[in-house]
Amino acid sequence: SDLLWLGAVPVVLLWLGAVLAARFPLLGAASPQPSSQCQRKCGSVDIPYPFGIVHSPDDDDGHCAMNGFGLTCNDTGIDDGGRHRPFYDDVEVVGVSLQQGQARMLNDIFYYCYNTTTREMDSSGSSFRWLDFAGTPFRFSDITNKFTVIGCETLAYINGHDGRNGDDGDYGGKYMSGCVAMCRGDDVRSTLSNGSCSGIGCCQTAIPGGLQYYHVEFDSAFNTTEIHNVSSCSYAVLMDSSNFTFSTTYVTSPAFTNNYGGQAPFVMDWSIGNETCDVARKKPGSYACVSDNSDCFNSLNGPGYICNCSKGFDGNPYLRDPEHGCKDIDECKLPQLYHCTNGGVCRNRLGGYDCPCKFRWKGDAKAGTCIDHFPLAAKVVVGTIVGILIMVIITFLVILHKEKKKMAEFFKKNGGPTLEKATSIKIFKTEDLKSFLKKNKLIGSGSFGKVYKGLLENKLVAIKKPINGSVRENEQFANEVIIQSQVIHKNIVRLIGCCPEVEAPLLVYEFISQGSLHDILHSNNNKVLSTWMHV
Ligand SMILES: *[C@@H]1O[C@H](CO)[C@@H](O)[C@H](O)[C@H]1NC(C)=O
Ligand SMILES: *[C@@H]1O[C@H](CO)[C@@H](O)[C@H](O)[C@H]1NC(C)=O
Ligand SMILES: *[C@@H]1O[C@H](CO)[C@@H](O)[C@H](O)[C@H]1NC(C)=O
Ligand SMILES: *[C@@H]1O[C@H](CO)[C@@H](O)[C@H](O)[C@H]1NC(C)=O
Ligand SMILES: *[C@@H]1O[C@H](CO)[C@@H](O)[C@H](O)[C@H]1NC(C)=O
Ligand SMILES: *[C@@H]1O[C@H](CO)[C@@H](O)[C@H](O)[C@H]1NC(C)=O
Ligand SMILES: *[C@@H]1O[C@H](CO)[C@@H](O)[C@H](O)[C@H]1NC(C)=O
Ligand SMILES: CC(=O)N[C@H]1CO[C@H](CO)[C@@H](O)[C@@H]1O
Repeated sequence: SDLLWLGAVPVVLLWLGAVLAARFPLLGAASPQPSSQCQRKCGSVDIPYPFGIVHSPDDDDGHCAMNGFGLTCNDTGIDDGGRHRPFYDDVEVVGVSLQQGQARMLNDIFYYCYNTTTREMDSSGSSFRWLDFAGTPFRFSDITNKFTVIGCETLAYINGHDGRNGDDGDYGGKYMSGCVAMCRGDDVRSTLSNGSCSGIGCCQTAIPGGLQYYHVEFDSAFNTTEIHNVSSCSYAVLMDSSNFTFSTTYVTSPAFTNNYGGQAPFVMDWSIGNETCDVARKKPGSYACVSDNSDCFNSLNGPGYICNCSKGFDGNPYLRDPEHGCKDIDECKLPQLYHCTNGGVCRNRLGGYDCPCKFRWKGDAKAGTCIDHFPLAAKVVVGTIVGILIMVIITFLVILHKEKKKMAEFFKKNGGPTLEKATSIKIFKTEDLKSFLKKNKLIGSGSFGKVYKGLLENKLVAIKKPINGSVRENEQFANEVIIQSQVIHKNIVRLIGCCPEVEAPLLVYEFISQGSLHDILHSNNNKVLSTWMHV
């Protein structure tokens, strides 16, 4: 038995291994996942992983935020109503989009203003005229952002680099561009128009992709000294152009900075790592798209990749299933987004939904073209036919019922109950005899009624159908019939049975093949008649 125990040890170990592997499938090999204790909201802003709240920007210990995605959640003070707002270093974050791989942040608006007191040009302090994301996973979105300059005698430069030459102090970078905004004519205001940013009082220029750093410079040769009575300030900022509409008041008043609270929104594209999806996928220890129903996309703005839930799924692709991660969307519960007209039948399935047209309807229910294939006229016709059929069936049933009732009445009237007790006579049902009461089975007729030929239980029989009313009623009839059936004589046609269910009861006799009485009486050479002589 000791040997038996020893044999069990590896089995138990194998089983333990299997259980552990099932519980922790990627134990030790997976990219770390955030703790469920992590704060996921700061003020009104959601902070989904890979972003997370950390105590200081350098505290990216991976528990709540992925490396490089730590935000601080700062109390912005009594003046702000004690609200909390998330910051990336000292840049305020107003929103994070996992699906687009973007973050929305706020950026100081740089100004260049004539000071009537000092009679000189003032500008934003030199240290506030740049924004530096070198060494982070963030890049200025070249699709959404535009370098925007406002002024009536203004030339502003933008300088930038992609972060790779940030350390050598060469802030001039590889990229440099500028924008000129002018107002010509005697009255500067006459040339301006709302909504138009095309050089007159306003100028916008696109930026190249991959930028992680930029700084702004105003050319001092273009200044508002001469026109300060009308327009004293110039502004320059890299901002989300979809959020910007030029107003003429921006050049003549502080309306621009007031409108945006001194900070314009801009969009950062972010990405994971500095490798493509194909390379990253081969390193399960660091690959970030851990949800089963997620896809990887190479960043369109610089190196790295982002993860997205597969089509028909929603959630966080950077978190592991099944508690978190990408979940199937129940499209049928969101009819506003996933159309299925009331001509269709919505059915959710993993990664999508089906919406076939209702039974016998044709078309595309998702496109709303489901129509009743069965026209109204056809419906009316079918309805009418069905209605008539039902009426016919009901009528038939009523008649059948009446017939049955009548049969029962006749049965009683014709002494059926008495006949039933007699053993010498058979009671037939109308159905048993009905098939014989036809013209081609008629073998004789007279004042008493008609006689038909029939076959019952393999015996030839003669069925007598008296004329209605010619038969005596009830008990007397029954007794006569019983007596008649008991008489057994070779010269008396034997009565086998009767059918009392009809008004004039049918009588069933043995079949005699010698012809009718008339035939017998009027033929000379007759056996039947000669036998009579001996009676
Ligand atoms: C936010 O708070 C942290 C400490 O709590 C501080 O180091 C940091 O400078 C603050 N950031 C901003 C933008 O106020
Ligand atoms: C991610 O998926 C959403 C919804 O399917 C889609 O709107 C979005 O464009 C996708 N993002 C990328 C980068 O493909
Ligand atoms: C002009 O400059 C003076 C002195 O530097 C300063 O006190 C004042 O606030 C400035 N005015 C404006 C409108 O910036
Ligand atoms: C532009 O719109 C502002 C209000 O938004 C208005 O005060 C101003 O007069 C408008 N300018 C022109 C030229 O219509
Ligand atoms: C403003 O521009 C004029 C001419 O362009 C120049 O002479 C003057 O020095 C400039 N003023 C400042 C403060 O730079
Ligand atoms: C600006 O306005 C003041 C008075 O309002 C006037 O004395 C001055 O000449 C004006 N300057 C210019 C450059 O128009
Ligand atoms: C990519 O990132 C890793 C670590 O994050 C770094 O060691 C490596 O030098 C980077 N490669 C490039 C080409 O930037
Ligand atoms: C000034 C302005 O237009 N701000 C808008 C920028 O866009 C966000 C969201 O898209 C709006 O909430 C702001 O009102």
